[in-house]
Amino acid sequence: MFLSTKACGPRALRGLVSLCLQEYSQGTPADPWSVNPLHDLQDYLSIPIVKESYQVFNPLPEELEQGQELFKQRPGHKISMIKSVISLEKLPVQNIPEMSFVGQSNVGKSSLISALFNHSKNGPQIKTGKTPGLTKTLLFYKVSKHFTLVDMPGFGVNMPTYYKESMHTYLKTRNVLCRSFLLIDSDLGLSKTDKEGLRMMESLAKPYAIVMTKIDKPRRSELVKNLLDVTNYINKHTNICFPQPFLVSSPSLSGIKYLQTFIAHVTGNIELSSRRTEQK
Ligand SMILES: Nc1nc2c(ncn2[C@@H]2O[C@H](COP(=O)(O)OP(=O)(O)O)[C@@H](O)[C@H]2O)c(=O)[nH]1
Ligand SMILES: [Mg+2]
Repeated sequence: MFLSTKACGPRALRGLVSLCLQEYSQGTPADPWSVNPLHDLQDYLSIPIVKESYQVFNPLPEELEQGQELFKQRPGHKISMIKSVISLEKLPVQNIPEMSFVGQSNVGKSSLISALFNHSKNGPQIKTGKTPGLTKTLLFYKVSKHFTLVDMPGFGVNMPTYYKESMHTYLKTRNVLCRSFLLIDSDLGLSKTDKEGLRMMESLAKPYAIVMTKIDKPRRSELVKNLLDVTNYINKHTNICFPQPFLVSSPSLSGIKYLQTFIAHVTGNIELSSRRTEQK
């Protein structure tokens, strides 16, 4: 139920027992995670979640503070929704890095962007909803002159061809797009649609990373299982995907500061004091 068959050594079993006891005795604590929730889950496994040959993104505390600062609106540092685009001819013309958020409807794209801007007083109002397919347009959120986050239409099996083609064209041809995030619901686990999304991202041959959303929802054992399904899939079927998934919860903000800092770093807004990221 809990772990891949590779992870059944004594240490993994000890981890498993402590995991069961924790779930039994404590339920789900309010905010149980450290800066990078992936670290906490590693304690339960004897195999590394991210292969040891990859250096993971590992910013210092002061770099995390710098990363978070960029997402706070203040005088001279405006954060706003600049454009809602249906037709690709209407894309904003600008020369700053863009980061796109891709994933099936309801996976938590808009909630994640809202969480990233959680410190922005009078910042952008971001629509989230229970009705799948709420976002039919590409929504551009600009962070001063530094970068833009793009909330993409919900990706899915029933997605009209027009939207699918537009999304594909945007992701393939947008010169300023420096990274995409493919979101996967950590409660539901890797779905057929997620795999389709991964195939699309691989075919685009542009850098992307996985974000597992809603980590506040599943039991930790289920989360570990769903995470391992994703990392096994990445290892077997992808070449371009950043090998380290990001884990987040939008309501509790777990993992958010860490993702803010990653975005700040890959958009060229903060230098890390030493080289501590590795691209696959
Ligand atoms: N518990 C929990 N719910 C979430 C999280 N992220 C999003 N949701 C909920 O999932 C639903 C869909 O979220 P939304 O951001 O609109 O998804 P989108 O269609 O991908 O933009 C909403 O009801 C959100 O409140 C999360 O991290 N934790
Ligand atoms: Mg949305």
